[in-house]
Amino acid sequence: MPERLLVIGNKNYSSWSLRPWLLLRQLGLPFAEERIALDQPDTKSRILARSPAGRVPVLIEGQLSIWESLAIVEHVAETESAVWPAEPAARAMARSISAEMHGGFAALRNELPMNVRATGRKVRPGPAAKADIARIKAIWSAARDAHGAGGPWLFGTFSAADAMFAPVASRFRTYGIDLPEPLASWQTTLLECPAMQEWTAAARAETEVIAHEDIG
Ligand SMILES: N[C@@H](CCC(=O)N[C@@H](CS)C(=O)NCC(=O)O)C(=O)O
Repeated sequence: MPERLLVIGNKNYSSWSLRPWLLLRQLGLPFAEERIALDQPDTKSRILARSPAGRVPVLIEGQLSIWESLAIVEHVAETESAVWPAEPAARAMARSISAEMHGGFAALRNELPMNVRATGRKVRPGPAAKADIARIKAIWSAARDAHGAGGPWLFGTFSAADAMFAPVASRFRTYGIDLPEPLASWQTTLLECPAMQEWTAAARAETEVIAHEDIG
């Protein structure tokens, strides 16, 4: 067993998998990955062999198995100080917005599922998804305005908050949801960083097609 193994779903669809994957890559932490294609006859049994929760992502380190994307982030933060911003107020806000992402925005996630290959797709968000989009823009603006002076990421330097919102940045590009500055520049920084380019290229190379995309 490799020292750190991240079990993920399809890169095209699995927004939850992207979050810890991007965090580990951006921090330069070595890990092996195991991809389990979602929505296949053996998907459930393969995931259950790795995690009793039956969902990906799962991080495996020796005897430890950590599931739930935010728990994985916090586990990595135990040994890596760069996971969260250094300044306490920024760190508190980064944790809060990451938890808000982890627990919320169901309408956005259902109506605008992550599909890296679906560039240019049009949707008409309903009222709940529109409210999610407005709240997310407000969150990003508040982070950039209060703590973004030191660099192009939400809190200046890259943190787990960028990773937690990466799938949303991807969705906004897929579905053509415009962002004002400085959020448009943040979105470009994020989506065009080498790690995201690597993820996107792998997603485009995948061949599985899942009809009910809100799986991820
Ligand atoms: N709250 C979980 C969500 C995980 C989740 O929904 N994973 C999906 C893929 S993105 C999954 O494992 N689906 C497989 C299934 O339901 O069979 C997290 O943050 O990790």
